[in-house]
Amino acid sequence: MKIYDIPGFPNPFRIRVVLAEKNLGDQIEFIKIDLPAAEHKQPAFLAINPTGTVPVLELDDGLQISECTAITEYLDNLDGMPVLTGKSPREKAVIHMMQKRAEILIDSVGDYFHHATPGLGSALQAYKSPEWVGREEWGERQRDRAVSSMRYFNEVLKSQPYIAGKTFSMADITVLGGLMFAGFAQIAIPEECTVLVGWAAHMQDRPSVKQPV
Ligand code: GTS
Repeated sequence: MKIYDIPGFPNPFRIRVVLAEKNLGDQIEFIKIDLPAAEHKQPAFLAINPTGTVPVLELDDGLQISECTAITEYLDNLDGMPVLTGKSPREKAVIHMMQKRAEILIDSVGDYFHHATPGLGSALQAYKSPEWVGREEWGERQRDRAVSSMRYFNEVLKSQPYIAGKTFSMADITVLGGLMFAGFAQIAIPEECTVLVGWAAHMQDRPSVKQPV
C-alpha cells in the first residue's frame, strides 16, 4: 500500500497514529506531497484526490481512498479486529458521532490557519480565495469555533477517559490532531480547560501518539 502525505502535518498524523496502533507501518510506502509548493492542487495530484488534500491511501489494486475516516475504517478492519472504529452498532454510532464533533475542531483550525493567517505561504494562498472580501474575518470566526470545540471536549473528558467513552478511538486521534494543529496555528487552549490539557499530556504516553509511523 502507498500513502501520499507530508510527515508532521496534522491530518497525515492521524493516519500515522492509526498505522502505529495497527502495526501496519512496514506495509506502507510513503510518497511525500509538497503542500507549501501547492503540489496537491496540481492536476497530477487532483487525479488522485479531486478534493486536493492529503492523506490518500492507495491500495495495491490501485484504489485510492481519501478522507482520514475512510482510511481509518479500512486499516482498522483489515485484520477483522477493529479497535479504533467500534465493534458493536452502539460503539460505532458513538465513535462516528464524536468523530464528526472532533472534525469541527481540526477543520476550524485549518480554516483559521489558511484564511486568517499567511498559512503555508504564497504558493498555496493563491488557491485559498485571496480575492474574497471578508475572508480574514471568516477565518477569525473559525478560530472562535475551534476554541468553543476545545471547551466542549474539556467538558466531555470530565466524565470519561476518552472522547467517545471508555476506550481510545479514532475520535481521540482527531482531537489530538486538532490540538496539534492549534498549537502550530498559535491558537491557545483556554486556561480553564485543564482537563483537556491533562488528557492531551496523558495521551503523549501512548506509543502510537508519542511515536507515530
Ligand atoms: N477531511 C480531510 C481528511 O479527513 O482527510 C481533511 C484533509 C486535510 O485537510 N488535509 C490537509 C490538506 O491537505 C493537510 S493538514 O495540513 O491539515 O494536515 N490541506 C491542504 C490545503 O490546501 O488545505
